Amino acid sequence: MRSRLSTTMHIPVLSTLAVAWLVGQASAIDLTVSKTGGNSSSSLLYGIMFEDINNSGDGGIHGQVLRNSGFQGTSPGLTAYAAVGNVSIAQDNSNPVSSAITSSLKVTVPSGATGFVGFANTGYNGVPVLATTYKNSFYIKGAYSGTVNLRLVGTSSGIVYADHNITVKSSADKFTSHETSFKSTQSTDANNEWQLRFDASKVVGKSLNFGLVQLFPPTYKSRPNGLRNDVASFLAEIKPSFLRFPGGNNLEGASPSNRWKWNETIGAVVDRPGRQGDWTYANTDALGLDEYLYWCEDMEMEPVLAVWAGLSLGGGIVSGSALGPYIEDILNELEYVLGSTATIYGALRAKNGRAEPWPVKYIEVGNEDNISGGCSTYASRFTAIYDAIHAQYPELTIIASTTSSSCLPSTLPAGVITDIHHYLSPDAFVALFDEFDNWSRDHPILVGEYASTKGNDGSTTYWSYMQGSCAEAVYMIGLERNSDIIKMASFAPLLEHFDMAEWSPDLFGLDSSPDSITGSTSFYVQQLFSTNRGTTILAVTTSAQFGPVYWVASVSDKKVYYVKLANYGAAAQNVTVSIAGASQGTLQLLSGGEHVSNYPHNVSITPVTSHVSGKGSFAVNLPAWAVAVLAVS
Ligand SMILES: *[C@@H]1O[C@H](CO)[C@@H](O)[C@H](O)[C@H]1NC(C)=O
Ligand SMILES: *[C@@H]1O[C@H](CO)[C@@H](O)[C@H](O)[C@H]1NC(C)=O
Ligand SMILES: *[C@@H]1O[C@H](CO)[C@@H](O)[C@H](O)[C@H]1NC(C)=O
Ligand SMILES: *[C@@H]1O[C@H](CO)[C@@H](O)[C@H](O)[C@H]1NC(C)=O
Ligand SMILES: *[C@@H]1O[C@H](CO)[C@@H](O)[C@H](O)[C@H]1NC(C)=O
Ligand SMILES: *[C@@H]1O[C@H](CO)[C@@H](O)[C@H](O)[C@H]1NC(C)=O
Ligand SMILES: *[C@@H]1O[C@H](CO)[C@@H](O)[C@H](O)[C@H]1NC(C)=O
Ligand SMILES: *[C@@H]1O[C@H](CO)[C@@H](O)[C@H](O)[C@H]1NC(C)=O
Ligand SMILES: CC(=O)N[C@H]1CO[C@H](CO)[C@@H](O)[C@@H]1O
Repeated sequence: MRSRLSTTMHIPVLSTLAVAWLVGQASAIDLTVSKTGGNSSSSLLYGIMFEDINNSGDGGIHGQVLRNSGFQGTSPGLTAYAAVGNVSIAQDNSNPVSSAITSSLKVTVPSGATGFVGFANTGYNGVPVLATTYKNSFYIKGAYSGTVNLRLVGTSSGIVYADHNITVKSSADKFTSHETSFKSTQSTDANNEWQLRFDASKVVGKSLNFGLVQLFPPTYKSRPNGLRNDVASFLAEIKPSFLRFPGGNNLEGASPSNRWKWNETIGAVVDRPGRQGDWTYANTDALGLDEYLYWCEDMEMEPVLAVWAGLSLGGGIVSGSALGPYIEDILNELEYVLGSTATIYGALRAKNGRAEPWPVKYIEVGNEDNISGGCSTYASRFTAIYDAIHAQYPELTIIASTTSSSCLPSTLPAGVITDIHHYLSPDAFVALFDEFDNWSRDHPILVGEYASTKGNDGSTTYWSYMQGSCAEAVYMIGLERNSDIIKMASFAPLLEHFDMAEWSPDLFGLDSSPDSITGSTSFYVQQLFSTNRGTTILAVTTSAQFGPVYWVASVSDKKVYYVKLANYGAAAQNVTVSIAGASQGTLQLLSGGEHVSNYPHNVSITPVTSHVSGKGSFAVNLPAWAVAVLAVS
């Protein structure tokens, strides 16, 4: 995605008028679902797109909850750190933890100090303190032999939620790492910190250095350095089919040297330097290439791996022969992902804990190369990268990062998927309902990013609301009707840390308070569509016109019929759906006021499921601004 201000869109006026006119018409809509024929539907249709934006990775889905652990990025300072007791703390780059983690935290104890002193880390606007077991690790340098006390404490309240001692014997010459785990009780809010304290009397007039502090609540599928279990489990409810990663703009870098470098996101976290991401903050890259692929494996998603293709956001475009080394780097990356352990990079992958190659089949070449000055060189950059990959891995499916034909080679190789992105108002999405009806069938499509990001009046949307989510559903019905060419579609962005976001709306979010994980109204649209998928899209006969009600029908291999409906209008609508022979099933309904949103700790719009029965015919009463799925057999 591009920054909001640079986005210019044509919003057809026609659709607003058409919808307004149709809203006044309240006649029953009869839909008859054909039981024969139809086009097969893409099995990958609904997936997710992820990049580190809005602290969606660090501070979001990644399990590590302390911030600034490695003093990464351009200006880490003492962000998130505080002294505990009468000590002074400082970033110390003369005591690097490793060649990648180039600073540590120096804690100096004045003479005369007594008791337990140390430092705190306040996480990403607080540390999530849950009733669970945490894993905790840190590096220490400096002579110390005695108790290290680890706590989770309310920053203002002083309430101690976890209190755990370990015995440490550390050295003055080198960093040693220590790992432990402890149980915590739950805080009621986000205003918490993690503390590390030690016996001041043993360090008076001296200092100790600490590095790479890490704190993990339980991780998804118990992976080491994994995703937060609560966050990933919430997301898994969507049952996404693919993961497009690692960007997005965050792939691109402000300059070529600052791009996302796959080889600096692998191996032990202490060997990952991190980088200044493209969304104003430092990325630790603890969520790295292998972690993305474990995420895919654990959530049963097809990986869609984007590779850097010469475009960076600061205007540095690398093309022609200068692109050569970067193409080499892509091939190295693919060898790391796909190569046998007999290859150099395949062996490195095995050394990093994964002997078996990753099952990657889709590679996207760049991101949004029709903008940011990329268009004029993309055809040649794409071709060079395509040729290099295809020669070695002919079985891979390659994705071009744009559908704009003026930026693509005049003849795109067969099988290449093209990627289109839309950030639009509700009416503009509805106007694109038939976007793909007339589209050439020559190349499949990935709708790699889309979301309703502004109101029909042009106002910025912070929290998705029912009208926009309903418009997305209308667009998705259009995608599903065209899923002979629409192979994959993903809403974006996926996730935000609510109080640390630079882009909204996001599909779901959280802050550091318990039970803050919140699905937007659009989250539930994605869930409804993704968890109710047919394998064949069926024709529907009716005398009704599309708008304000939209529909698509499908059938699964198990002969469950799905009819997805959206009512993009302020009046209720009655729909009768006829499916010969079907007698019962469920109706899942999501609806709410036009401008109503879900908020943290205040979720009012979620799908409601009811049982339905009928003799080949089902009456569906659609409230205003509704999205529904009838699933019957
Ligand atoms: C903290 O230590 C400094 C330096 O030794 C001393 O001057 C000061 O009084 C101490 N403050 C407290 C609150 O103990
Ligand atoms: C940790 O050790 C300190 C110092 O010995 C002691 O005062 C404290 O009670 C211990 N805390 C726990 C939870 O064992
Ligand atoms: C990663 O690869 C790039 C070349 O693309 C190289 O410049 C860099 O030094 C490598 N980083 C590490 C840690 O090996
Ligand atoms: C780039 O492609 C997007 C769709 O992915 C489109 O909305 C936008 O208008 C295009 N921009 C240019 C300058 O071609
Ligand atoms: C697609 O074709 C139909 C029928 O010719 C036309 O009404 C419609 O406007 C076209 N849609 C787009 C997005 O071009
Ligand atoms: C199947 O695809 C063709 C070609 O795009 C289209 O004309 C037809 O309407 C589709 N049928 C269904 C049931 O979606
Ligand atoms: C929809 O049907 C219900 C009966 O099921 C009826 O009460 C209502 O008036 C109808 N609404 C519209 C908009 O036709
Ligand atoms: C919860 O959200 C609803 C609908 O968005 C709103 O009307 C209500 O005021 C909110 N309640 C609180 C306690 O914020
Ligand atoms: C607009 C906004 O809130 N941006 C914030 C995004 O997050 C970083 C830190 O992660 C903040 O520095 C930005 O201010």
